[in-house]
Amino acid sequence: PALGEDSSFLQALRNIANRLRINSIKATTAAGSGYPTSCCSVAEIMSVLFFHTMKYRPEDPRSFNNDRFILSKGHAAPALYSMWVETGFLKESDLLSLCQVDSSLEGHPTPKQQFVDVTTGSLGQGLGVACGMAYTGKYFDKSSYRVYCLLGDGEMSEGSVWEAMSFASYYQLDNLVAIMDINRLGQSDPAPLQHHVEKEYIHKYLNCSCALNQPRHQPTAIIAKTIKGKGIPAAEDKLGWHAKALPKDMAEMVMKDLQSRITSSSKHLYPPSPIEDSPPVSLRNIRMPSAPSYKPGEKIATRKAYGMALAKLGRYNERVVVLDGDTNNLTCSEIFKNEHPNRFVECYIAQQNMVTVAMGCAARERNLVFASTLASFFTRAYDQIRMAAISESNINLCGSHCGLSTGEEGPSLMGLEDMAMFRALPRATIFYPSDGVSTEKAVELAATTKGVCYIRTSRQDNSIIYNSNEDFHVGQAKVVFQSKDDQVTVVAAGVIVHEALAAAEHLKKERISVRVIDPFTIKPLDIKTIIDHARVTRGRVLTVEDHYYEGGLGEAVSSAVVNESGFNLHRLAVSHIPRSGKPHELMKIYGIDRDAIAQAVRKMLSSSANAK
Ligand SMILES: Cc1ncc(C[n+]2csc(CCOP(=O)(O)OP(=O)(O)O)c2C)c(N)n1
Ligand SMILES: *[C@@H]1O[C@H](CO)[C@@H](O)[C@H](O)[C@H]1NC(C)=O
Ligand SMILES: *[C@@H]1O[C@H](CO)[C@@H](O)[C@H](O)[C@H]1NC(C)=O
Ligand SMILES: *[C@@H]1O[C@H](CO)[C@@H](O)[C@H](O)[C@H]1NC(C)=O
Repeated sequence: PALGEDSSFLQALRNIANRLRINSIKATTAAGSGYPTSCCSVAEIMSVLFFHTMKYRPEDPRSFNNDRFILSKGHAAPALYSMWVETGFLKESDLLSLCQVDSSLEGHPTPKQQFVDVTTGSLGQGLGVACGMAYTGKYFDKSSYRVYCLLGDGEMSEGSVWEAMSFASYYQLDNLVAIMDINRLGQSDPAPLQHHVEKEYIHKYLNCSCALNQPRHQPTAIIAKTIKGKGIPAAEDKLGWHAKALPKDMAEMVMKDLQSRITSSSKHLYPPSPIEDSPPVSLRNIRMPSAPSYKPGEKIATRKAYGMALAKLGRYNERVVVLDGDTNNLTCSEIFKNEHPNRFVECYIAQQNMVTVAMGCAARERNLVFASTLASFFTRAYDQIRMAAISESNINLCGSHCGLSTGEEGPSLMGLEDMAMFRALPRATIFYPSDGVSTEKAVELAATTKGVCYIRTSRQDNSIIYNSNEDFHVGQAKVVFQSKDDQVTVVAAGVIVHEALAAAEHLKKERISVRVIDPFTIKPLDIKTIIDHARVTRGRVLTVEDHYYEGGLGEAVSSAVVNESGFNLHRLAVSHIPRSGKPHELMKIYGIDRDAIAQAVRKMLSSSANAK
């Protein structure tokens, strides 16, 4: 029914809103933690969304035909849990376990709950995820489901929210509804615009229609003026109540008052059923149809091999989707774009939004997503990447132009921190391929590896060193150069493998033989292979990397051999903020080229000779 025509229906919605308040207060008071006033301002919005507007199957919250709901203001989690009590999916008694160490109801929503697609709580990220879901619904699934996102007004100060708004309007995501809970207050202070948001929001950024049921081709934004703490008389519209569970006696009083507003004879509401028009999708068993076609000695940059691999994977898998942020002719994702334009999403220069859109596209296993930009620019989206890891989101990110080998552009565009960033994330996988063959294998393996995968690619051409039938696995290193009396094990990845090989050839003329290991994945690191070979070279290991010292390959190796005795580990990495120049000049200046490697090997051997 249209709202307002059926008074018993309206009363039933009001009852749900007040029960949401009661349950949110009950849960947060029991936990001694949480944000009851932030829940109270969204009570009516959520009861209307969940029992009037959204179409979904309450017994199957993750059905791909359901409308989606993202609680961007994740700290109102108890309000969300209370709604799923109303639908019957959770038991009311579950709420009393909120935030307990053995409960699946955490302080902020997580995908441990089937009705949560991505973790929220770091504010400003939900709308970008919703954009990825809405883009998928409109352009890939071509289905009826709609996407609803609830935001706080304090959260609206995040630039990432406005990145998402621009994306939604540019792509005419008319299946997306953003509801802004304008409750005037943030945490320590009022939100900057308080209740006076229309002028600013509408004229500056938005061009949306504001009624739910009129035809349009634009996303919808609903500016809902609400009262923070509504229903808790002492806290209504007051500063100083954010993030405060009510004391027990106060909670009792408030709940009693709220209970008295609930009519007993009201009808039971059921959400409308979804339209079952989404296609089934399988992302299992995705693989390349054939081996790489590169020949040893041919030259190709790993960034280009990445683009070629994506295009090839996309030829055989309809659900491979590629995102980029106005760098597709740098990351080489344009090779995919040219071949599969309908599955390429231009996210423009908004990397934070790109990462959340990727998460939205990947949600409910609808797409196999790859997103690329320069390695350096992923640093600005680290919070989003961190939240993707917490969400156990299956997204693949590719950072090109890593390290000094970026050359002339100078340090602004050199990714020299990216390995540290991704290594710090639990369960992330880092591929750092060294040629075209291993890059194609990295793309194929990333496609089937769960969680956040990162592929680190480089700008300039390098020789193919692997045979096309070489088998690659996550966590399996390759020994690319060895002889029976090797004296030092050199561990190097990416472009530096080629420097290490050149150093090895050079040292051979001096009758010094070294072994070269290409780890292929930096995380997980094949420490067994490294240790086994290092033992053969009497514990002498040299790591070399096109990355800062902190958090890169050298630290990964040194922390892995911490318990080994008799190891002599040396590290070469970038220790200064670099400058512009030709890649080979920079690698020489900062001490990670073939000469530096040869010199370090000689030094290791002479100091161990002296020690004898
Ligand atoms: C990125 C980020 N910064 C800060 C916080 C801490 N924090 C949690 S809630 C909140 C205030 C949110 O205000 P608003 O979005 O208006 O939501 P309300 O609680 O008023 O509904 C803050 C600052 C956070 N969770 N995420
Ligand atoms: C807003 O929408 C109107 C009507 O569709 C259109 O004429 C106008 O150009 C739009 N403005 C912006 C800033 O997009
Ligand atoms: C990328 O595109 C720009 C503009 O078309 C062009 O000038 C530039 O040479 C291209 N870069 C590469 C690496 O192809
Ligand atoms: C080192 O030894 C400790 C104690 O046995 C063990 O807990 C730890 O996992 C080991 N670390 C590595 C990297 O092998």
